[in-house]
Amino acid sequence: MRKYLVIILLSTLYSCNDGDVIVSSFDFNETNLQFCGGPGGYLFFKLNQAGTESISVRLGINDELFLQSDTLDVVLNNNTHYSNYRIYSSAIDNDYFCNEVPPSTPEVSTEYLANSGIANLITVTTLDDNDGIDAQFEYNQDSDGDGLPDYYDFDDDGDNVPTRFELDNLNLDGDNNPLTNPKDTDGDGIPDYLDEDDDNDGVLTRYEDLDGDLDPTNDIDDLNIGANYLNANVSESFIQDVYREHDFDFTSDVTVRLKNMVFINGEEQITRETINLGTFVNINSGTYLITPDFN
Ligand SMILES: [Ca+2]
Ligand SMILES: [Ca+2]
Ligand SMILES: [Ca+2]
Ligand SMILES: [Ca+2]
Repeated sequence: MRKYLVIILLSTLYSCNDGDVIVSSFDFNETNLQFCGGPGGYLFFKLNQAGTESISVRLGINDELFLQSDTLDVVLNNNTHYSNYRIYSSAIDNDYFCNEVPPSTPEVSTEYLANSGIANLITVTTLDDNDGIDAQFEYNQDSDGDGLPDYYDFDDDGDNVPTRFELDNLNLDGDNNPLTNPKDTDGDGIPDYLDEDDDNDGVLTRYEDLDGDLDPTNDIDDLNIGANYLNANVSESFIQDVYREHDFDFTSDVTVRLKNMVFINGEEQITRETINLGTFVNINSGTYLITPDFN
């Protein structure tokens, strides 16, 4: 196959356009994957180092992608999902592809269209609850059993008091790290963020919610001591077997490969088993809202 390719490339090595000599390389290893678009048209592209060649793939997918870790193979049909390899009369920049109306110059001097192939997208999504505890310390556990692992559960003990309010958030130990010496109001050895009865008065923190708004922090009988869930002298119980709404952030990176590619330009053909286009970091990010079911 390599021999065949060399012959093809030689045939495109010199072509004339307004007197310019166009040199093609089909080498996209040294540059970064670029992206623009969104639902309806996801466009990935790469320029060669000189900016005189591009390889691009456009996927006419209407769904929002890159919301969660996933692998997607899209069969290129040269219609809604297509890929091409282009050689330009002079260098283009990354803006060239993201314009609503493609610029008329530089001109495309040669274009190969993929008449078959697969775009393989591997999405890796990171979730974080921003609860003050480094995610690496929260993996592989679901302390409250609500179905959300601790690393993206912003209320790890399910007491409806977010974890970030149950650490050393007053910085009592002076080290500016809320995780070290986390609050343990009742001194039972279980830090508040994992203790569902923080004052050890026999009433679950979740139940010390007088007004039933799923926020025990604003139910305060004695201002000198604080909220009832931290006051062992107040033990009124209001059954609340409901979780409050949780939020967590997601950030996705995608790695794009083209597989089994056959690019055609008239009689000429370029075939490649795999073209690694690279990784586009933070292609999608946002916040999920979810209210876990109470079991
Ligand atoms: Ca959980
Ligand atoms: Ca957590
Ligand atoms: Ca707690
Ligand atoms: Ca109490």
